[in-house]
Amino acid sequence: MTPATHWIVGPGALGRLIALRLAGRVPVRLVGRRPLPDRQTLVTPEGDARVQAVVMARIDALPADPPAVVHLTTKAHGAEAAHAALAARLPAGVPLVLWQNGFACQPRLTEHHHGPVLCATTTEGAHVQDDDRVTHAGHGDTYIGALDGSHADLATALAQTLTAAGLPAEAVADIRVRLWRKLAVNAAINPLVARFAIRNGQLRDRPFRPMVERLITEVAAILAAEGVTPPGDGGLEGWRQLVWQVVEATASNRASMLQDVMAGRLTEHEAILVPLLDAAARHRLTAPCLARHLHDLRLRAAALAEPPA
Ligand code: KPL
Repeated sequence: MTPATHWIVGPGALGRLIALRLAGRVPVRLVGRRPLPDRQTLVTPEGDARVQAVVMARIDALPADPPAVVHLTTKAHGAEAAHAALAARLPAGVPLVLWQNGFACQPRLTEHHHGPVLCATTTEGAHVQDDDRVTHAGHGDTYIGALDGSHADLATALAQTLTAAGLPAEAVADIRVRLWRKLAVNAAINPLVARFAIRNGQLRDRPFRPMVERLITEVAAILAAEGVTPPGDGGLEGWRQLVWQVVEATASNRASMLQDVMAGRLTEHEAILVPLLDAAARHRLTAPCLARHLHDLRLRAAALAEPPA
């Protein structure tokens, strides 16, 4: 294994997509809590099934060779624990790329990691089919950059590596705005589809449409107060356009939060809703719909954590 290895920590759908796309071009090690088959199949959006050898490592049995870069691809709520498990094994200066949704672990890990930290946001669609099979369901866009706009050369080099591997990526100076935009979309769509167990496109219909509109209004007011530049035409209309475009483009999808609920997993409600509600509190705004969703999702999370009677 050469020192230029990319470690991909978190072998869910996104982590395996990145690992399988990068493998063969750069040395890759896929790091997780349990062993996975070292031959993995990637089904491409065009329907080809490509078998790829991937070097696996358990997070509690990492190799001595330091990586060139660590991509953290866990769910948002697992990122800080995964980083803590790795940190002692990483020499200072190893770059970290955070691929999480929301805006929770990004500022905290940017402060705590001993090296450059980049954040990435992507609309690539992937889902796990089996322990040895992942489907790249649809192409998307990936943006990468540091929260303060620094490390531009590193972001450019990583974007080039990802693009060459079939994941088109762009280095950007405004990743903070892009993370908030994705969070805004996730906040307007995910709690509702998870609660009502519907596909994204059903949000266009009654009774859901007005519920989405109320969420967008709350999110737009908070992000205006927070100084996050709205997309498109700007203001509330810009946020409405963005959310409804995504609903349209992903109409037949089950959003990640609904998939988590269906699989009995913890959802990413803390990373998506808490940053918004914290910002609302800072600006003395109320956001009753967002607050109600957070309350309900926390009740569900508490019930998941309880041992069965
Ligand atoms: O990112 C998403 C998700 O499933 O989490 C979309 C499709 C945009 C819905 O919010």
